[in-house]
Amino acid sequence: MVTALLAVLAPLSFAMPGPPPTLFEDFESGASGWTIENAAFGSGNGLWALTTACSAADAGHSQPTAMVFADPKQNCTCGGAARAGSLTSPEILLPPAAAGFNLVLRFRSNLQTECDPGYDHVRVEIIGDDGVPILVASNKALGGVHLADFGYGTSLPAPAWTEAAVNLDAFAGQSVSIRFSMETYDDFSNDISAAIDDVLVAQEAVVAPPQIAVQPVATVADARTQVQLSVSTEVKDIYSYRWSRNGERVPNSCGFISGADTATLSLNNALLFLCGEYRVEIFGPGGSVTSEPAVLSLLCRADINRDCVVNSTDVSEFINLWFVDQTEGSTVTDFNNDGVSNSTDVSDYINEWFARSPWC
Ligand SMILES: [Ca+2]
Ligand SMILES: [Ca+2]
Ligand SMILES: [Ca+2]
Ligand SMILES: [Ca+2]
Repeated sequence: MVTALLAVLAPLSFAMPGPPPTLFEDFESGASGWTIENAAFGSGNGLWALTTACSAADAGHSQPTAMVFADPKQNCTCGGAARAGSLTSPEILLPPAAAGFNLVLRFRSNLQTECDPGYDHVRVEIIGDDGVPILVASNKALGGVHLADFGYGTSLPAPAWTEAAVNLDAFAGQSVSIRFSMETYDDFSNDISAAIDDVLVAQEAVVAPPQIAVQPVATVADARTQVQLSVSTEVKDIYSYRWSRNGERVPNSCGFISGADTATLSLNNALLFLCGEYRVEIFGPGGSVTSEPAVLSLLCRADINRDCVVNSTDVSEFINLWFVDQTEGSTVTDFNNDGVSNSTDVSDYINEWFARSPWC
């Protein structure tokens, strides 16, 4: 078994110069001490199960077995029902904080959930001494380390097992369990699955938080085009990325927004409401770092006052400017670029306004 354990650990490249792990589970010998609650959240029809089918059959984790939330008998989907369930580790006593070490949770996941950010949530929570679950990782925009999710939608890479690393220093010295949960909320678009494997909690020699080499840059672009914001780091471990706009986390959204959990955020049809101040937070086992802000300005001819919405204020602004043009012979409101400002520009502007209101 020791040989098997080492064989499993080696390809996963979990560096462990510190003491032996507090928890390691590859699910190859069952799930001793783990609790599956497929009645969690009251649905009574969760799907967590040990299996060698579905995404467990894909490379990139300790094979052949993984915990998968999907029904192998329904083509590895969640079928047409609202479903919820959780998977909880045995209680483990975390070592106290020790100089020179970080306490790190690592696991592998393969998430292929609905692209709508409001549904199909995967949460990873730590339940500590006080019994209150603390969210430490999630898909979508719920909080904690942002888990890669290969749900359907355009511009997404092919589904894959990926590793996540979560700093657990805040829980040092506590008796904790780790809860993975999946919730679909509804019976719609449930052609989805979630899988977990290779759960490891260990003290690891301290590594520095991620360091940003190139900050995201202020960008001016036309509305309704593709806009990308990027950050670059000197990658020294598993990092996860979390983009925010004006302080609100940006979720991936059905190909309209993608890469919100990567170094490059893509706004694939940048409507006006997406302008604002962007930052990216990068998480690693040694901590996190937040980028400098980058302001995204989106240009739209109907948005006269450049406040990122096309509304009646723009009409009155245009009319005010138009009257000034008529009085002074200026051409600020020469909307059709024919060299004069006249009534044609007003009708052209109004037509454009109706076509573009409110988000261009
Ligand atoms: Ca496994
Ligand atoms: Ca769904
Ligand atoms: Ca406006
Ligand atoms: Ca004109």
